[in-house]
Amino acid sequence: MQGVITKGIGGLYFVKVEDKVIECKARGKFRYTGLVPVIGDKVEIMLETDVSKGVIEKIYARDTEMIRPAVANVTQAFVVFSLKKPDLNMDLLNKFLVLCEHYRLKIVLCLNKLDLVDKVDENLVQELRNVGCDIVFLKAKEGEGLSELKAKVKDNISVFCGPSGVGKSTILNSLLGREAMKTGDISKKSQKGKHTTRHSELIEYEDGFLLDTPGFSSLSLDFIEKEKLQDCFPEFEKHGSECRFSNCMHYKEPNCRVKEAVDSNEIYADRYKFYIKTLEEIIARGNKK
Ligand SMILES: Nc1nc2c(ncn2[C@@H]2O[C@H](COP(=O)(O)OP(=O)(O)OP(=O)(O)O)[C@@H](O)[C@H]2O)c(=O)[nH]1
Ligand SMILES: [Mg+2]
Ligand SMILES: [Zn+2]
Repeated sequence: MQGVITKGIGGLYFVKVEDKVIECKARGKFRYTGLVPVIGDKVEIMLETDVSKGVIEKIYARDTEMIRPAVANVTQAFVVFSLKKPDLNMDLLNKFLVLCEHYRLKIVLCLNKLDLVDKVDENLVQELRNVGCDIVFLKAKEGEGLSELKAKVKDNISVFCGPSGVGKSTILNSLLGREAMKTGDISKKSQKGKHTTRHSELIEYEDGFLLDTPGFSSLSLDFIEKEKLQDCFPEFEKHGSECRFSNCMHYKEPNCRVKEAVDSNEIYADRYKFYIKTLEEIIARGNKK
């Protein structure tokens, strides 16, 4: 029988097969191959005599594989940031966008807590649209923007990611119409979230799956290969193919079309600065080895 792992707790895996959830152990052989089943894995299971229990026999090849949290076959990222409380942190937002591009996910940028600002910075929205971002504005507590998100769920495994306290679990609960995940206030003193969500689990919804994740406030991108980093900046693509050197990293090379596009404001200078900062971090890490 084929199913999808929706949850894993201490060596037990919950596998959704049609409309049933079956509690499974993994075959011992996986331990020797170093292949550990993760949420999102498509698996082949065999039932035991007690048919509510089974054993995972096979893990199908993964289309994508995320590490934090460990989850396979994600197709879409709902990157959630709040406009206030906590304030929008562009550096961190760019990191999340690059990370999701690296995993080749469809990205929907969810800007939440619209109720806390008088108006949205139009320059910022332009910059994000220039990157090619699909943007949804939300007031999760009041239910605004939810139908737009709902329409994007079908046939996807969508992961909610972003910093702590921005409202990921609130959005998920509002979509589901029930308190599937606990939510928590942000700290008055630091204006940061309190890391309320601690575990991840696939939840079936509208012919797709949703996955809440714990928020994190820092993110390192230095595992990305320096030559591949530029592929995570979609707005570079059409210019990059016209650089003088075909392997141009848009760094110190002459006749670089990407740098020219920055000078003529076709590419936002902030994004290019972020690219260079990240590239230099990756190069520095390489030198340490
Ligand atoms: N004003 C306002 N507050 C919101 C909105 N959405 C969520 N909140 C509040 O923001 C706080 C944090 O919400 P959570 O949903 O727990 O945030 P989270 O992103 O899941 O945080 P972690 O689980 O820690 O990563 C809670 O107090 C929510 O009630 C909104 O649209 N407007
Ligand atoms: Mg949460
Ligand atoms: Zn170049």
